[in-house]
Amino acid sequence: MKTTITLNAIALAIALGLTSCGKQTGTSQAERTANAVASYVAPGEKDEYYLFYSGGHSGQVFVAGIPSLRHISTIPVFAPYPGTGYGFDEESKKMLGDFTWGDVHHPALSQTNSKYDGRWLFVNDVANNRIARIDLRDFKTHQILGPIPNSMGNHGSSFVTENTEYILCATRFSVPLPKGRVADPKDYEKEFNGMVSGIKVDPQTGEMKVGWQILTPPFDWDLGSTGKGPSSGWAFWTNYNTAMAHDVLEVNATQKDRDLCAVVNWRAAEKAVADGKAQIMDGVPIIDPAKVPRVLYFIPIGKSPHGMDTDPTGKWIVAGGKLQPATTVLNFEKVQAAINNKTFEGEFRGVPILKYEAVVEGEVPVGLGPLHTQFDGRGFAYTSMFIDSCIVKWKMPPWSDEEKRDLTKAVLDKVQTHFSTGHLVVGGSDTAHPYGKWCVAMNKLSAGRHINVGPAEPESSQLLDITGNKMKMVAEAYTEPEPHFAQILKVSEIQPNEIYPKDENKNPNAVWDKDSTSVIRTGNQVVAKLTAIRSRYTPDRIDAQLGDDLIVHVTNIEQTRDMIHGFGLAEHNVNFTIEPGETKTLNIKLTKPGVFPFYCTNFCSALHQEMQGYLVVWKPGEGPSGASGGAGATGGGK
Ligand code: RUQ
Ligand code: CUA
Repeated sequence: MKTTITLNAIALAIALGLTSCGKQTGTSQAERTANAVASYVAPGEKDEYYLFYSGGHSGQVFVAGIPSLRHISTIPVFAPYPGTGYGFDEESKKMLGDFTWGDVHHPALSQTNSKYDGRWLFVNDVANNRIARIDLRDFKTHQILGPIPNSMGNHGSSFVTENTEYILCATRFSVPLPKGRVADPKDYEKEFNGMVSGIKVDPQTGEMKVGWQILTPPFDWDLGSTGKGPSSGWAFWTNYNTAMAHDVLEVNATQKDRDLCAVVNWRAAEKAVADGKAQIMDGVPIIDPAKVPRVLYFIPIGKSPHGMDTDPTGKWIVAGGKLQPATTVLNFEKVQAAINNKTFEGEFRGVPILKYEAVVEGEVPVGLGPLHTQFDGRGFAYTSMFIDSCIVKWKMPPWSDEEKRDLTKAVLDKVQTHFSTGHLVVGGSDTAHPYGKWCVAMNKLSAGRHINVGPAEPESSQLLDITGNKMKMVAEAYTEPEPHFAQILKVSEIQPNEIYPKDENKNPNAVWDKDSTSVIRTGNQVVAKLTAIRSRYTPDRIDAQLGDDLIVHVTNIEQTRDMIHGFGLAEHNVNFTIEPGETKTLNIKLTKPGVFPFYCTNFCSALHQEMQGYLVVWKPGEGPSGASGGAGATGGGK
């Protein structure tokens, strides 16, 4: 049955002339020159926008510039990164916990009044059910929350509300809850559940904590978005498994022509918890929507939907049906009316299903495999087409009567992408104030459009100028695995720190001058406090005993931008960098005797090579009295 419907869809698309995307731009010499100029950032000049794109299963976030598409830096989040020593020093090791990878999908910039406020970037980890917060003052990960209780497969996140009150998340996978309970997947419908989570964000510090959760049927929640304007206080998710299949999902989850999307009133959820209507599971207040009305509704959406994007006015919500050649446009005013008038077409486990015809504004025949939609704030939408490999530009409602009769008239332009575009991003599309200048298509395949690097090809990103009536592809770049979604932020909207100011360093183990440095052995523990400056460590000798617990705190006492020092310890699997004004800590057990050099790993000066010292690990009964005895191990600093 699935095959029939898909084929019908394809036949319809062909009949509508939708399968061939527009010709690639840049074919004439004049066009090539114009495109090159549009994306060229001359040596010494700077990009106008940041592109923060997710690194997928690399666990990282990449930062590029727009329009150059040049990769500028990598922000390690869920995976160790020797380049900065993330995951090697004690603080970041603690943040990573027991995990050394994550699956980053959807970055979300913090917002105030539905506008990017340039404070934080949140990213989700699908695999280990976590959310991380990157601070845009230093482009570093400062918090990792999770694994989130009662939640498995944190894919439908991270979606930020208009004032960053919450990051909203929905589960891709369902499991028996609370986690740790075991049930047979054959009893999936009865024993398994999904969850929508409200992660509360502290407005001052950005600190996240799990606020509440809404129990859902074991649907596989997919992409979502938050409301604004008329849909303020609401959030929306698609789902691709209303059938509640637990095996061979490719077949068993794609039988229905429509799946049930979620419409969540998160303010009502917050109030229900405050009113004591939740029950605690694994420490989190859980709302059962069958018992607490007006928190959750369902809307049928065709077919195997994926993206679910709210437009800048908050009135229109666009869903992409992977297996139908159209996007579905919901009208939030009609959604409200259907809720108030109880225009339901049934219910599922006590949750009302809004009548499809009552809430839909139209189905726009964009082509095959529509996934995600972005908006430019001028009344146009851009949808990524996975199967057709293109970006389609179309006109948002309100539509004329003529357009309503034939919505192919709302489809305005197509540009071929290379190939199989997943997400696309238009800066600010998820806010009330899109930039509407550039669109980046993030493609899953690049099919040899680059020099041959073996069997695994990189992903590609392509830059489209969307300012004119017709879109223009002006540049492309290749990227590490694997960009999913991205966010674009105007460079002029933030002012990241250039150093860590000395007076803001509250680390109790920081030392700023030679006289405060020390190496002290107490029992079986050696604590060393070092300074690093061009081009020496003080002290540059640490004595300890085999079996000791060694703690080294290194403070980079420079206050000059980019004067970074490293601390690599030979044959101990430790390296990190220390930025100007920063203190970092390593803690290792000394399990082998010998003399081990430590050295600066980050090129810092003409005498960088000379920036080195020795860790001497004496065997029992050997060494200077300090090392073998008790008080006052030797240190070369004083
Ligand atoms: S999903 S290609 Cu992980 Cu965002 Cu749509
Ligand atoms: Cu310090 Cu190189």
